[in-house]
Amino acid sequence: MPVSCPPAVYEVALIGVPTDIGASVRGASMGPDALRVAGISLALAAQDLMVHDVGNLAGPGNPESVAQDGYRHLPEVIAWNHLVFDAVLSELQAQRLPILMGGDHCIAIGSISAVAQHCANTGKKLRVIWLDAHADANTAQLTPTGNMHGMPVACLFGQGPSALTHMAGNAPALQVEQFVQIGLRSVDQDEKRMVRTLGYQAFDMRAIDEQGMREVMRQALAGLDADTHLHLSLDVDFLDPDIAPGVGTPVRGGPNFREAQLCMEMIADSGRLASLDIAELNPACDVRSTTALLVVDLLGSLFGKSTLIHGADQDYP
Ligand SMILES: [Mn+2]
Repeated sequence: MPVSCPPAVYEVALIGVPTDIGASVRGASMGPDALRVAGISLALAAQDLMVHDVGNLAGPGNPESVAQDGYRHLPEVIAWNHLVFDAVLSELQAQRLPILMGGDHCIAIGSISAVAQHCANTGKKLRVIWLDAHADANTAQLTPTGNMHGMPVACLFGQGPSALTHMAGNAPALQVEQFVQIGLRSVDQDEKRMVRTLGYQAFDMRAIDEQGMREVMRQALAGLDADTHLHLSLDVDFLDPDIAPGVGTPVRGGPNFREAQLCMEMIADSGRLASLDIAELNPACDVRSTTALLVVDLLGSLFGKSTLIHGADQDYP
């Protein structure tokens, strides 16, 4: 008997979620096709992944209506998240790594609820790394706009409409020790209090400035083991707008190209990535696909483009 077998061929499922239902600026609905045009399938196949593009989910259009009771487009947000929940859960059950191509970031509610349910079903531990310029921890009471792409984190921690907080059955979908947020640099005063109240680990840009991306990622990835399901939720506005202009809510002062690559490489080295959201890529704001191409390049690193140089399963003492 060999001591260790080579891993089975890794299968990934690309799931398009063409909606901007939760966003302030329209255009993220074109994100899935922008990623396809930028070569996401080939880039993943080049990392020896078997890629299944399952196409786009079909949900309600954007009525462009005003907020009601603190929420914009709540029925549509619920409808899209149900579609996402079912699609992600079924790919996980089929042993494929789901890559959700958003779409605005409200779709992470359905995605991460499905991942949490899958982990509960299979006895896996869960770690969620959330890369974002914003905390996305608003509630109907705190939000200045009602835009629900600013609320998924609050919903995942049980604060929000029950149709969204209870997607995985019980609420909250996440426990604080399962969640870490990195890249914050635009958080409202009330939202800051919410982040503190929720109590999860959050690394803002100052933490990255002072400690460096390597140390921040080392802490974010600490304690993962063979039983851990690692989910990455990548809001493209995590990246500095100088390198990633194609987002609806850019905030200057984000990670640069090398910091972003290191972040992806360290996640790859953990060997635990099991599901992924890509959110807020907005082709209407992009410049000649710069941002879509950058995201595809980062995905290469996320799936091990540089592991021959560095070595897989690297520990970061
Ligand atoms: Mn976000």
